[in-house]
Amino acid sequence: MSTMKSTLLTLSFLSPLLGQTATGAESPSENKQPQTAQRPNVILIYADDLGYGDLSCYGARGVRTPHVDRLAAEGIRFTNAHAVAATSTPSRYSLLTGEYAWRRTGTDVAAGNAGMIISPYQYTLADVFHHAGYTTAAFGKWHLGLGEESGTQDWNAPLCATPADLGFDHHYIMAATADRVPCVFIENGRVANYDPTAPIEVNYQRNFPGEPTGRDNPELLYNQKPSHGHDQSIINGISRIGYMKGGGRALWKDENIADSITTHAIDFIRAHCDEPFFIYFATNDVHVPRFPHPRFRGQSSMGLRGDAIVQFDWSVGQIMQVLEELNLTDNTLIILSSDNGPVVDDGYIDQAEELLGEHQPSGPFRGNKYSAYEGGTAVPAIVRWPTRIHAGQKSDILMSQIDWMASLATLIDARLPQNSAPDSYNRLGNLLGEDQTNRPWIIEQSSNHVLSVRTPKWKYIEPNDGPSMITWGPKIETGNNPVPQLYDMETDINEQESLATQYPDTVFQLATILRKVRARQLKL
Ligand code: NG6
Ligand code: CA
Repeated sequence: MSTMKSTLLTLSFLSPLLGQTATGAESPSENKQPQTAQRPNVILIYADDLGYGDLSCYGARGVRTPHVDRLAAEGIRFTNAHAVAATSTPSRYSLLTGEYAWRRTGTDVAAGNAGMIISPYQYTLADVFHHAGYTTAAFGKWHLGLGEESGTQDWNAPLCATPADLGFDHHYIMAATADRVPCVFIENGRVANYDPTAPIEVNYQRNFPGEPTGRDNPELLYNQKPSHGHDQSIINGISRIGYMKGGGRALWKDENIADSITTHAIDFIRAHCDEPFFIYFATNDVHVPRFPHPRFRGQSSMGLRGDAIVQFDWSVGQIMQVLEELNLTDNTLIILSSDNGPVVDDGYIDQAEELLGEHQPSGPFRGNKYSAYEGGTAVPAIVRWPTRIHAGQKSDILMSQIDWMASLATLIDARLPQNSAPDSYNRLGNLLGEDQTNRPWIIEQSSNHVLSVRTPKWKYIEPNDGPSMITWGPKIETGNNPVPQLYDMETDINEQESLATQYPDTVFQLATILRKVRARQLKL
């Protein structure tokens, strides 16, 4: 049993004496309470593929992010925070369940018709808030599957498994990614703006007779062309992964995605400003295809990828503005982070690589999205909560998103059911800047399941026979090596010189941590 859970058990036993509510025991309706200093609203702003170096407060060149910079200036900017994995689905799975994705099969990058990956029986971050009386919502990128396991969803009817089964009272989401069909939003279990004259069919194996594809009809790609893959169904002049037919007026326009999800989130905040709310605000920016609204074009010197960062910053600014207008700024805890490290060419010809200039998407780190090197999981992380967090802090504490579920549960005094969030520990003090004790180690997952152990000083990458570069086109280092790698992160943050042969005892210790975590034999 984790420290957090045992502590909570003790506290909940005492809570009647302390006059506190043991949350989880009552039904949500009985438990509705106003937001207070103890129960802030929580907004998790989760960017997609946004790198450590992609924000101006983290040293970005060629793009300005004034809204995010202000958020950081008013709270804590973390310099050693990590997504759980170097791709989307496993990072999101881990964040929302508090369980390492590598413990479960079927948690790799999901197709657009994948069945729901988190089981309705699992306790999620949204459940934590829901059972504590919060109103909960998910907006934007989902990428954790929907509907039934076989992947043969009927998109013309209500879906049988949705975020509503995982503690979200409301959702307005993209099933997977913008580069995967179906290119429609799902609102509370059904296709938003559904067009009965254009029934939707989706298939990831075969095209539908007579439907154009990027491969056969490149002349129809009037908005963006692929560099790798992405040559199947064409929606909005951009070819995607997977085949899709129909959709009609429900089909999204890529240039409006940020507007759609931001507007839906703002409407939700307005509608629920009198009760505590939890929002998972998962942007499509800055994932491919990068196709920001025309008003953001040319706002950076880096072309579409930089402009998508500007658009992301705009979304953040919109959320901050509505909180201010409703007088909710002080008691809303905002956490901003990203699902994995950055990538430049991720399969579309958008000049992201050519226009980089001096900008370093992964900041000082080696590797990108997909990698076992730090660039795969080192991400920006900013926390603002004016009521409790002093402005203007920078924290070098070692942090993993795996702990956010237990930490946020502790924040709102919520009790987690036994065996839920098994890998998540309460590190609330780190998150709020009140405790500067480092987590002794964190675990990182690369796209081919190579695991690394990071401590405040060391980085150990377990040996793996896989290729040293990604095999499908873009020039990305995987971090794979048939021998163990050990880097001194204090003197060699760019992971250039492995010291594994010089420090065999350290390699052994870190490999032992990994072996024991894998076997569930090591607790914090
Ligand atoms: C890859 C896609 C990439 C992106 C990634 C998932 C190709 C060539 N590449 O397979 O474009 O979609 O999957 O990204 O198809 S993630 O951020 O959602 O994990
Ligand atoms: Ca991602």
